[in-house]
Amino acid sequence: MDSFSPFPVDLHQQYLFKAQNLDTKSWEYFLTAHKRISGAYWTLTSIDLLHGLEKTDENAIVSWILSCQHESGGFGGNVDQDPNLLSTLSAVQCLALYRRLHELNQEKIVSYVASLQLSDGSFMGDIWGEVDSRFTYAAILCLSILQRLDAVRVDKAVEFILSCLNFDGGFGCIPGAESHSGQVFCCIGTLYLTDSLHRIDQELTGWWLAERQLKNGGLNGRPDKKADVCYSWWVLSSLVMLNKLDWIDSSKLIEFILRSQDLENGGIADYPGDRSDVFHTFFGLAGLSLLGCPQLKKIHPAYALPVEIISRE
Ligand code: GRG
Ligand code: ZN
Repeated sequence: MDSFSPFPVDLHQQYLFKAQNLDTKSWEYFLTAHKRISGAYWTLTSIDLLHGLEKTDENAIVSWILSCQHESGGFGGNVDQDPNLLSTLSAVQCLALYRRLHELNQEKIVSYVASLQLSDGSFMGDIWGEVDSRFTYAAILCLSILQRLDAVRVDKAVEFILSCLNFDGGFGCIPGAESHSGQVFCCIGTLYLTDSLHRIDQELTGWWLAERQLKNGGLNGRPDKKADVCYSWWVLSSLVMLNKLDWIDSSKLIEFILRSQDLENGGIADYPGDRSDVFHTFFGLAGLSLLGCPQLKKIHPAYALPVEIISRE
């Protein structure tokens, strides 16, 4: 039996609530201002996995998010920030968490997302034109949540993702780019959401993912790199989507994540002994959730939201 206890649910909640109220005069607050909506998504999802969402200031958060939407339909990372696809996805995910999707101007979001698809099926991250498999995942997930995949060329999006597949079974950010677990997650996620996983050699990709586990139990992002708790999300969720969770040693990974917790101040770091941050707290909690931690809500590997939100119908 894998052991998760004692698991300090209250301590991690306290850490996240403190992080959410970041000192507005701090340097850190200033540096992350353009990504505030994504920060809200990582923090609120973590709090929800810990069964604490009802303690958040729901109305204030929702009206702030709604105020970040632009005329184009896209959301900026904060009020007065330019719109982009990743912030738009985070805004939609936050509203989904609160079960308030109906308050969004959905038609405008859908047309914003569709406007970023290029003729080869890829997506730009914003009007400035950068293309990356991350943006395909963000577009496809956003439209899946809104149940509007009909608004884009899904067949072409899938062809673009397949063109990012490498000989080793991994995926890169664009065709020919090195395989990296973050990108594998985005590509497997897109194929999962579009019922296209049968288009790849799932055994080969499964092997590439399983080889990410190191002796210390943690997972790395690509060969010859250090283990990091964030790959307990990027790699593990991909394995779950491929139905190959048993291809790694779960008990050793659980131990690695638990050793990366700060048992005094809460939160989870990128590796044991380092300082906690909100992102690695999310990745650690999400990984533990996929591994069956009973104190946490179950997270969906492709939607990156609690499963109870996805199966709402
Ligand atoms: C809703 C879950 C969700 C995601 C939204 C932002 C996004 C879409 C996807 C990002 C996918 C990605 C590329 C993740 C990897 C991020 C990461 C840890 C990059 C680090 O790269 P290096 O080279 O680290 O600094 P390594 O570990 O390879 O040395
Ligand atoms: Zn990391």
